[in-house]
Amino acid sequence: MNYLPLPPPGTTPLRVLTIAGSDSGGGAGIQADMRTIAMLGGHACVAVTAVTVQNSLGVRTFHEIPDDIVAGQIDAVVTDIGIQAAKTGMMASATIITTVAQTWRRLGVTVPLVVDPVCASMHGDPLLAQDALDSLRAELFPLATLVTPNLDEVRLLVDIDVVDGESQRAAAKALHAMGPRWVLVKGGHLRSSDRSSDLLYDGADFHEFDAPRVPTTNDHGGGDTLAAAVACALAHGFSVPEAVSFGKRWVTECLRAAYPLGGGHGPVSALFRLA
Ligand code: PXL
Repeated sequence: MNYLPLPPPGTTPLRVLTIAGSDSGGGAGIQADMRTIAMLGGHACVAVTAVTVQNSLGVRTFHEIPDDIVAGQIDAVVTDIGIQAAKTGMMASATIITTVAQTWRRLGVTVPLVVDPVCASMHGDPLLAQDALDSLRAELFPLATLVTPNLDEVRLLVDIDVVDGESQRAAAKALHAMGPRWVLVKGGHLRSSDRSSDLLYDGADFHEFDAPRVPTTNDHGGGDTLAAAVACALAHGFSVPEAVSFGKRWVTECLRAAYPLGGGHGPVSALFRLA
């Protein structure tokens, strides 16, 4: 596949900010985002929202970063280094979401923002307080260029069970009404067992993105990796449909390169690009 152009050595790469949680197991969250951003030739800046205590078997607990430190990280990066795109992942709490939204508006940032509405780990461990869903919908979605929920997140956010194309379109419309410019309803293995079909919507047109489903249980960090790759493509000036098409192909390659780790689910891997 064609990757994004790499910066010549010694020149400043495009900067992509990830506002997300740390995964001590190194599979998902900030660690996954940074691998993808680096492998796509970007410079990853980071605003840590929470530190999770986890391994391949699950999330044992997490510690939230204080609001002023979350806001301070974003301010420090934006006012000096400058960014061409950003993404959010695990936000942990309503106050962190409010802080990030306020900081984004206060700084007048206008670059593309990909909001991956992370609610739980693949094991079902909560990564977002239940009372934070309202803040996610009301405060972060209106700032988003694109939101990228999976089917579990769709159920929590708009109470729609996506079981077919019609319900996937209904979910996209309900999510779009909450204010993001674009919505990507990730279908997982919805339509059939061997395809993964995602639906993109901008309030007018539907675009469908189809990829072979990669048969692996090592898919930790897959959603983070997709959103990070889309943010990198947007930083390069791709349109949203082009960026999603690119991100989908990138995460499919990362799924093919996923490896076992520990006794549970291993991570998708952007390291294939080193081969
Ligand atoms: O993949 C979602 C995710 C995002 N961020 C952090 C996580 C996880 C899943 O476990 O731990 C920090």
